Amino acid sequence: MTQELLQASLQEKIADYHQWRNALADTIIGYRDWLVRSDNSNSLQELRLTDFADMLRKDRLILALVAEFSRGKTETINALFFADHDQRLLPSEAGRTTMCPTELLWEEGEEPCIKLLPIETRLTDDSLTYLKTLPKLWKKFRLETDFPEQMRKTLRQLIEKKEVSIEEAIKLGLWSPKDPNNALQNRTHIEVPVWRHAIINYPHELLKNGLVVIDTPGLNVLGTEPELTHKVIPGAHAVLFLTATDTGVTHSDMQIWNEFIRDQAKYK
Ligand SMILES: Nc1nc2c(ncn2[C@@H]2O[C@H](COP(=O)(O)OP(=O)(O)OP(=O)(O)O)[C@@H](O)[C@H]2O)c(=O)[nH]1
Ligand SMILES: [Mg+2]
Repeated sequence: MTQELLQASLQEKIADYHQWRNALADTIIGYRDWLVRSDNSNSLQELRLTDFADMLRKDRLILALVAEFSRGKTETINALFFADHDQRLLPSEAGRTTMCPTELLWEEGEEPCIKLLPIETRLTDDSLTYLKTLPKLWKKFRLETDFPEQMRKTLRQLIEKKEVSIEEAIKLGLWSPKDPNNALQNRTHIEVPVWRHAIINYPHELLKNGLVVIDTPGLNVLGTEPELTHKVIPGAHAVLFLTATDTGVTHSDMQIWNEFIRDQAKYK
């Protein structure tokens, strides 16, 4: 199947699902109004039905891409959402690229933008769900959707790294002496991501119809965000697990499958 056909079919199915949800919400509201008219309703029941219809309209279909680094997660998203721009809008390179979990969605009433949560928010115990309710903490950059080159530059912030002292990295929960991947070799500083989480608000048809796509970084960063493991991945309606043809299924691929998908994801 060509990429265009695949995209068209996905677009059609997501749009159908969106319409089905809205039609069901309309039916529920119709039923609520009928109950009110026929004097068979009470205010608690009315409230429940209104909430249920609201929930259906706002419901999103969440797809998470989970895999070791360099397996093509970001490239898949680039192909699905940004192929029209003839360039890789999300940074995708050989080696470790994506540094923080990235949600791609469309929020009606907000401008196209990228919102970035500083890594320092890890110094508190606040959950990501709570931090999402505090817009002041997020750095927001407008996305110029008519200027792909400008968008590409803005989106490169997703891979920003910085050097911090080992003490600081320990405080951020990004370095543990027990981790065999963390051999220091006499270094006093290590590289950490500048951002902890990113939300991209982008007006693509699939996203407008309620699809949310979550791009995740490879094993090292995945393991540092318990909320990703225990909430985001289990909460996804579908998890896409990628492996590479050149490496085959590696030990770290299996580790991700066992720890983050097999035991966590409901739908894979
Ligand atoms: N030949 C080939 N190269 C691919 C394919 N998918 C991805 N690549 C290349 O592999 C490299 C890594 O791809 P990414 O999409 O950045 O991988 P990722 O899984 O997002 O990796 P991280 O962000 O580091 O977790 C890039 O240079 C891609 O162009 C593929 O299907 N075939
Ligand atoms: Mg990536």
